[in-house]
Amino acid sequence: MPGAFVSTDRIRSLFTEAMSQMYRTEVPQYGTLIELVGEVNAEVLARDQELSERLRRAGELERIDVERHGAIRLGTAEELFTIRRLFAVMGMQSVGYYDLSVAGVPVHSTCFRPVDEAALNINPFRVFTSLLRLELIEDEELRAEAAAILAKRQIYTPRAITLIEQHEKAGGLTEAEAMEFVAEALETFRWHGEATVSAETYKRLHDAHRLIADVVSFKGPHINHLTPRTLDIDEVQRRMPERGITPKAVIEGPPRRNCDILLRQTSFKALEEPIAFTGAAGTTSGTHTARFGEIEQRGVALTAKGRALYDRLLATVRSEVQVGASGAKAGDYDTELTERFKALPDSWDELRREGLAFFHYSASPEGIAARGKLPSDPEILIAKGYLRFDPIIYEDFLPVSAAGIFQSNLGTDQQQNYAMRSNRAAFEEALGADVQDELALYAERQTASLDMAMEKLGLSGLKLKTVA
Ligand code: OOG
Ligand code: NI
Repeated sequence: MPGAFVSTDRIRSLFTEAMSQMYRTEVPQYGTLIELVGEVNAEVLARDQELSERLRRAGELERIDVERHGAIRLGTAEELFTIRRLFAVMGMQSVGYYDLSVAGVPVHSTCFRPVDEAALNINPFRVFTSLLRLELIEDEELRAEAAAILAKRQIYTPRAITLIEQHEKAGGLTEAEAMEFVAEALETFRWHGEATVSAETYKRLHDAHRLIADVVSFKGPHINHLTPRTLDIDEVQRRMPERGITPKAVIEGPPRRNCDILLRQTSFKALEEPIAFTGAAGTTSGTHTARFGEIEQRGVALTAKGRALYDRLLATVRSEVQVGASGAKAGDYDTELTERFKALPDSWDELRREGLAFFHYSASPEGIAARGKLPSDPEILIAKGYLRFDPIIYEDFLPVSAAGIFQSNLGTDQQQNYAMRSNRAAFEEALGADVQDELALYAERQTASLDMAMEKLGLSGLKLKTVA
């Protein structure tokens, strides 16, 4: 009886809450960061009426407090295949393919997240999910050893697997099953202070790449950060030291602007945590760094045209100013970034008219009242306030930023260039599905909103030049 099933949105919300609780006890600085972000967000909403009104119209106001993204790194194709099925229970699908090997990190990744607007507004929980590319390890013996270690582990509890199968078979889970599923699924993301390998094996894996040691040496893919969304990242970054947290030198992504675009992120360094390694003569103790803290600020999703401009501008800044591991030249970088990005229009209307960003269209109450007497030129409808447009928030990640986050936590010196490049086909084969195209998803939402708005205005079928 389908009526007895709980929604995937509810399961996702329960899971996010459980994950947040777990991470708060595991990493105390996470709790501090959540408090700081909550404080700054409340101040921003109190002082910026326009922003709070816009968020309210977009249905985003309620989600801000629960909005989080996490990240995990998986070791095998089977693990990725099953994580897709696990996330499906919570209404999350694979969107986007990110090749991090170009940045010297031997993984490729996707984002699991909800895709429709209603689900996003209830809880947009996302997980940046990476798959280790063992084929990028040069040393054949070490590669075989790592594969053998990974083949022995089972990162899902038997009960979690049974409940995933139950969801697939029956088409949903009951409330009791959902509660159980959340507790069982959480086990996969838990931190383990005991390694599955000896200190000596860990060291060899670590010497090949720190990330390889992180993925291969443990029982499961511990969640390595859980990021809240802030409405003013510069302010949170400024206040972090007051709470005893040291952020990385520069904020990744675009500069501060009037109209936020894409995603800005900053993180604090990974913790050095005690680890017990296995060994013939009992356990030996050592340390491992994996878990860190991060915050982010989200802005409008860019179209292919807008994104190409963003990528080009960012690339020029990065080639001109290289920020050192210790943060040298961070000031120059910020100045250059602000300067260069003047080439990207900073008003919602210009971004819209030039087809650089995606917007959600709606009929205003005045427009609906004037139905039947409205002009049929969409630009006039907009100018007169009959047709409204609000930014569609970017729900995904940025590979250059992600590489910066990975590197700041791996120690910035570890830059390797891998000869073998992008392999989306192999990723999708392991996943057991195609990754969805994020641009197509934003475009669909934009078109659907415009169609609906025009229908409400009694102008069905009327198009805008910049909306396909
Ligand atoms: C993932 C890093 C990427 C982001 O926000 O871009 C990421 C990882 O370190 O596993 O989370
Ligand atoms: Ni992140």
